[in-house]
Order: sequence, then C-alpha cells, then structure tokens
Amino acid sequence: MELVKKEGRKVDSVELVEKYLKDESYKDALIIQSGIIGLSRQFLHNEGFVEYLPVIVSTITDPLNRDVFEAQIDYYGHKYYITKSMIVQKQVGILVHDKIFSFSPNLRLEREEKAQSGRHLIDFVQLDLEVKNAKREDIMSLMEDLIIFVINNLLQDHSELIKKYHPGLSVPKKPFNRISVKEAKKRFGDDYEKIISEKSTEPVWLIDMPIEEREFYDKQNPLEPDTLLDFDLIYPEGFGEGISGGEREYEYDQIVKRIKLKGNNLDSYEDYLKIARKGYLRPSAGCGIGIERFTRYIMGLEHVEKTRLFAKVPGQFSI
Ligand code: ASN
Repeated sequence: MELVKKEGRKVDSVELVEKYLKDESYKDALIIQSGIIGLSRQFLHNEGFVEYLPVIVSTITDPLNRDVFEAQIDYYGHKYYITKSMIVQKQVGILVHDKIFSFSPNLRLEREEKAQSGRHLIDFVQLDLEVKNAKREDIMSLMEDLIIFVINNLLQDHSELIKKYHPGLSVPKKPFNRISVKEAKKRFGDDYEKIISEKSTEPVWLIDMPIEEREFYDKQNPLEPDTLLDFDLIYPEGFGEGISGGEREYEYDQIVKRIKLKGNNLDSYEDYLKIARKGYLRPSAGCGIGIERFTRYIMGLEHVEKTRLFAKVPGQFSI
C-alpha cells in the first residue's frame, strides 16, 4: 500500500463537544437512530431471528475489493484484521441458527475524497443479517417490510421531530421498484446510481451487478453468468445507496473460481476455504443496512456525520 504523505485534519475535541451541545440536530438524530435500532431489533425478533454479538477482529474479513487501506493488528506473530464486514462469520453463523443478525461495527479506511459523498464514515455500524436457504427475493421482501415497519412507527412516535428535518418523508410502498444495472447503465449512463437516487421519490432496488464489480461471496447467476444474484437499495431524493446484499456462493470450487477471478490471493482466505472444502457451507442470502445512512435518510440530513457522536469522516482524526 502506498504511503499517504498528506496529513489528515485533526478535529479539536473541545470544539466537537461544543458543536454537539449547540447544534440540536445531533441530539434529534440520535433519538431517531435509537428508534431505528430498537424497532429493527423488535422486527427481526418477531421474524424469528437470533441476534449475534459482533466480531471486531478476525483472521479473515471481507476483501471489499475497493480502494480502502488495510487495517490489521500484529498479535503473537499472527495478523488480525479489523472487520470490514461480517460476511464470512454470517456464512458460518447460519450453520448454527437459520436466521441471524448483528449490529456490526465495520472499519473501512476510505480515501479522504469520500468525505464529500455525504454518506461515508470510516467507522460505521451495519445491521447485518443472513438467512439459511433463502433466495434474494426473500431478503428483499424482508427488508421492504423492515423499512416500512421502522418508518411507520417512527412517523407515529416522532412525527413533529421528523417533520422539522424531513417534511416530505412518507412510508414507502411495497414492492419497491427495481432495475438491473445493465438497464440502469443504458438509461442513465455511468452515473446511474446518483441519477436514480436523485430522480426517485421512493427507494429503488438495483439488481444484477456485473460479476467483476462485486466480491466473491455474492452468487453468480447461473442463467446470466456475467451477473450476480445480488442487490443494492438506493434511497430516494439523492440519499444514495443504503443496503447491499445477495445470495451467496457456498460451494468450494465456485468460491475458489470467484476469488481467482478477482485476482485475490487464496492464502489469505485459508481459514474460510478450509470450512468450504469440508462442505460445511450452505446456501443462504442476506444483506447489510447501514445504520447511519438509514438515519440520514429518515432525518433528511446533509451528511452522515450528523447522525452520530464521534463520527469518523474519511481523512479526519477525532476523538
Ligand atoms: N453486509 C453485506 C452483505 O451482507 C456485505 C458488505 O457489507 N460488504 O452482503
């Protein structure tokens, strides 16, 4: 990894505290966020899910295949990676319980340019869930129900507060519209994700990502082998991507083929590949919904930084 010569901006800790005390939107966003967490948990418990505690360090984590810096810790002569997502642990978790979720803190050391996107933090939490033997349709439908349940309840319990920040927010209608990446590129060009988000007034599913654009664990579509059986959810009104997920690869040969296709080194996945080689992995599907982004969308805030205390914006250093 190349060295970063430029120094990131250090945020003054006292100024930060003063900002939290002066700007009421932090306090208000945290009330909504607390509601999102409680309602999502209630919804998933009602659906028969078991909550797992998050895994923070592991010998293996999501490769992500994006331009982020590696975060690793040397410990007794071995390397621990800081979790970028719990995808691998979820695939093992569903062998123990069929339906699982976790509020999983993820560290992704994004480039500082990402600070401008309005939706990137290097340290964030996703509600990550996985279901054994599920298809992507099942997870998309489940997430539609979860979003509708959460927004419906929040609009009832905190209508004045939400109206103050996001007066146009309404409960989305099921089923959400969907569009394939191929179709989206044809209609809107390379900037399709941004355009779809800005043009929409309801959330939209973006499906069938090109195989080379996503990680090895999202399942290749056998009927259309250049695409995956996966999905993203795009929030309306320009709030951008908020969920990603899909069906999973679980067969050893296919996983190896997919890791090689991404040009990744098989050795780094040995702990995972050993489990796959033994034939333990099972079909599953799942996804993750970013808690800060969900809060930002509901509150209609300009930047995710406003949705939590101690937010870590790419390129900045703070308490
Ligand atoms: N949580 C995502 C999923 O389940 C993976 C990710 O965060 N990269 O597909």
